[in-house]
Amino acid sequence: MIIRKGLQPTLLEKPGDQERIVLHFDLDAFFAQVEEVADPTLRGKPVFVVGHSMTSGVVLTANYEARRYGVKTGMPLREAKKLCSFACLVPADSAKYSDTSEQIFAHLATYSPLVEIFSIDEAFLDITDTYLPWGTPEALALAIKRWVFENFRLTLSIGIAPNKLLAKLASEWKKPDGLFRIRSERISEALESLPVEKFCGIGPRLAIHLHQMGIFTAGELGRFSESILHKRFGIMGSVLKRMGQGIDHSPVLPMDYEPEPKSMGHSYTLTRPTRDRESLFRYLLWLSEKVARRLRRRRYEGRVVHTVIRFSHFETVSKQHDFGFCTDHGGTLFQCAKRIFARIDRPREPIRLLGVSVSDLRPSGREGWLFEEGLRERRLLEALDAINDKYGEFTLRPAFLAFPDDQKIASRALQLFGSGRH
Ligand code: TTP
Ligand code: MG
Repeated sequence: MIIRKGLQPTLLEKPGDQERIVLHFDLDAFFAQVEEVADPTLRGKPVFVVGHSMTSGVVLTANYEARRYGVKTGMPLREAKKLCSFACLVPADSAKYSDTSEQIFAHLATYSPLVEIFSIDEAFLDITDTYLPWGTPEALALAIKRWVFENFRLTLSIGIAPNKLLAKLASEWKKPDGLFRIRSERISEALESLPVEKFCGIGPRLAIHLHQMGIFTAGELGRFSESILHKRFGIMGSVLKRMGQGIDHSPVLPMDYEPEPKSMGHSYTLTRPTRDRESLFRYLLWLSEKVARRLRRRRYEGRVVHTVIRFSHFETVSKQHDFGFCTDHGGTLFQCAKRIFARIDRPREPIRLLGVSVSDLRPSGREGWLFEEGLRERRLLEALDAINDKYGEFTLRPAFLAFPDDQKIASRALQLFGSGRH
């Protein structure tokens, strides 16, 4: 673990912050290299990987031999052929590429638990706490490069830096087959004359805006007035200023990280629009159950229920209701969805789509069911979920959904389910 020494205070979130060591991994001309490995006769020749039409569209990637002629990713094939008429064209084979990258990413997890997949051939690793067995971060990077070459015959470039923003820049520094480290004490020097468009996130349009303001390099961006940047770009203005200074506090997220959901929902388009209330309620209950299952699987509960109806002439109406308490219970969601349904329903108009969703989510387990009564109910739900997880969705389901053809049982079950007594 290294404590940052002699670093400009602006680069720290707060004094005493620990310096991170972030590695950015990027395979070189990925699709083209995979094709060269599959067909060694391509080696040494310029190669374009293109879409299946092979005659139109854009170049998905070109190997480094082709890049010497000025061919770039995204270039129309016609234009690329003018620059390099004798290039070999290979149709893209996405299964081959994703299979290769999955195997490589799985291996990256042996160097750190913090591996964030950034694209099909790029990943960030936070190796702050894991590089020591290799001696240095660079030695760990070389071990990765060796493993990938020995197992897949592919080369890649690695950047090492105190954060993701700089690690990504560093991996491009010595491409292909590169390894470059930006140390914290060399950040200002590295950024001073770097064109702003080299930053991940500054595309050609944003770059034009910055150029119009007289900002061409990262150094100029880092020194520019934050209030003017803020006036021009809103909240992005401050982000841009920090980029220019090489500051990025975003963490490397582990592979299984899922962002906090804002809402969860399901909708269903009926095969034929209908006015049959019983059948519509059955779908509403089914959707409520599906939403509740999803909430419980992700261990969330929600407070605001939304119901959406699309009428046969495609007008879509939705309304919401705030429970005032959080739930992940299908029956409770259904009661609420049904009440909202009644508020927007037009009995004469057939309905073609129904949707139920829940928002204002929070991690579950803080309310109601902690009491004895609720706890019993919770245990029952957990047992049902476990059975459905094992034997398939809706193996066990409310009687209303289980006997849809027996009107008597279905209606009685619907009444009971809607009332919470089931
Ligand atoms: P990149 O890593 O951007 O490019 P690259 O690996 O071909 O070349 P470099 O050496 O500069 O890293 O993208 C990885 C693969 O993703 C690339 O081989 C082809 C594919 N790709 C597309 O299909 N469309 C695109 O717009 C881009 C940028 C990439
Ligand atoms: Mg790449």
